[in-house]
Amino acid sequence: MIESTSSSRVDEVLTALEARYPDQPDFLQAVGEVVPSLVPVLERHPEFVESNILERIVEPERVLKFRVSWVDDEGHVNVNRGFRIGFNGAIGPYKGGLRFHPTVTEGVLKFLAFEQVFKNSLTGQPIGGGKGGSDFDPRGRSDGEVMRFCQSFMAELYRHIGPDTDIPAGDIGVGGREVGYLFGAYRKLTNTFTGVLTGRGLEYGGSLIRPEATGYGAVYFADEMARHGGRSLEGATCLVSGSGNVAQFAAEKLIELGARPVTLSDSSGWIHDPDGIDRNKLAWVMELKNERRGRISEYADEFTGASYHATDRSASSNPLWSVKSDCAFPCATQNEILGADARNLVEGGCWLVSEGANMPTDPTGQAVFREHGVLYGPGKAANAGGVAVSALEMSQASQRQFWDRGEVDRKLQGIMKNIHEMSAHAAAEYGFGQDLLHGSNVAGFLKVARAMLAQGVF
Ligand code: NDP
Ligand code: 2IT
Repeated sequence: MIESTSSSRVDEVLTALEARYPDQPDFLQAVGEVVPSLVPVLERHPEFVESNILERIVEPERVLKFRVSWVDDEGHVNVNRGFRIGFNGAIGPYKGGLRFHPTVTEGVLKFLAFEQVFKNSLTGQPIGGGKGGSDFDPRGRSDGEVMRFCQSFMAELYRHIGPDTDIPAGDIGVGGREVGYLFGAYRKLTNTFTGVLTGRGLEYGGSLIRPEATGYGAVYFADEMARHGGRSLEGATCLVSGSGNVAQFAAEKLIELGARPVTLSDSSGWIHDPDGIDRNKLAWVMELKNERRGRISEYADEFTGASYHATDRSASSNPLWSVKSDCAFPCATQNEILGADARNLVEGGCWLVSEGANMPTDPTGQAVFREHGVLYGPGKAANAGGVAVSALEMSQASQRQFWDRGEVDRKLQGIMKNIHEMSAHAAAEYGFGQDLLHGSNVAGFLKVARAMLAQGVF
């Protein structure tokens, strides 16, 4: 009886959201992935139901939208849309990245900010969930254009953020270069030098291991899943998608642990190197992507034995996921593994998936992994290493301290292990067996819900 009440409550919340935000499918997908996990939680905690925690947690606390005008190298005035969403600040100041990509909309950022709430809670650090960005496309833009865009973006954003209010960082299209320009603008506009952005350069308050943290963390999480499943990453053939920040450092850590990454991709296509991407080849990729800002297709021209395949965006599956493998690390973007891709992974022998990207597997793909017993680390758990080290960067900045590489890396490993343990424990405790998707949803939710309850109705 109580169970059916909780489950109908969850259905009501989802139906109302669908009616309110029909034009935000990614956001609805992200909420739809979380709320079914909460049915047994609401059963056990009627106090959450009484104070409408579920109805409140799916609405952002604030959504800021602004115009970003900037002048390109030809002297033309361009206009983009800028956003910053503070989704939930119950356990700490809003924390989350900025995405610069032409596909950015309010709905995409709401999905990312919603995920961030649960992810940040899982890290055990005192950080709430936020996200922001713009539909600006940095690809093909000069450093000067990117700088002018960042300065204009910050000319509005600086009013709304701060080291105790909201601390942005990088995401797709926002790396060290962009964080540098954004930080410089904030410093000039506010006449302060504070830890208002993370992912800063080491010369101006950044933390060692922050660039590596998301990719390394996704591999540490995979290692943890493998060990608990009685398996090992050593010698494993691994599919990695993307070739940006997360993909590069996931590949680096895989090589270090004796695994063999054999693929990388970008939005145009993917490469397959059956001999394995070794340290030297990866160093070449880092120079290609981070310095020359080239395309991954060049890999196949450089290394014999490797092949390049253009991506057909209209196809219902991506052949990258058909390559025979042991493990998969989707590190590019949302919904890159659909049902057919998941089936191809399983058929190709894949027994573990650890998500470096946010929401890369759609619900049909997740169901395939569940059905076939694939060890599955959902993004909000597996990629939490990046924001966790961002929180460590905030701690160091506020204490005017600088920890060495080993110390930050050890803390990162400890945090990833802890997230795995908490998620596994919550799954077992709330009747979800060993399912880490449900477990991470529950564990992330509980801390935020308790904090919201304690702070009264806002
Ligand atoms: P980067 O901008 O460094 O790299 C993104 C990579 O993904 C590029 O190779 C890019 O190719 C590819 N990509 C982007 N959009 C698409 C698309 N629509 N289809 C196919 N490929 C695409 O970003 P990050 O590596 O930082 O981010 C990758 C993922 O990891 C994202 O989902 C992000 O939200 C998530 N993440 C990032 C964290 C971080 O600390 N940076 C932390 C946690 C999660 P191209 O060059 O062609 O655009
Ligand atoms: O999705 C993410 O967790 C990030 N892009 C990193 C956020 C952060 O504040 O470091």
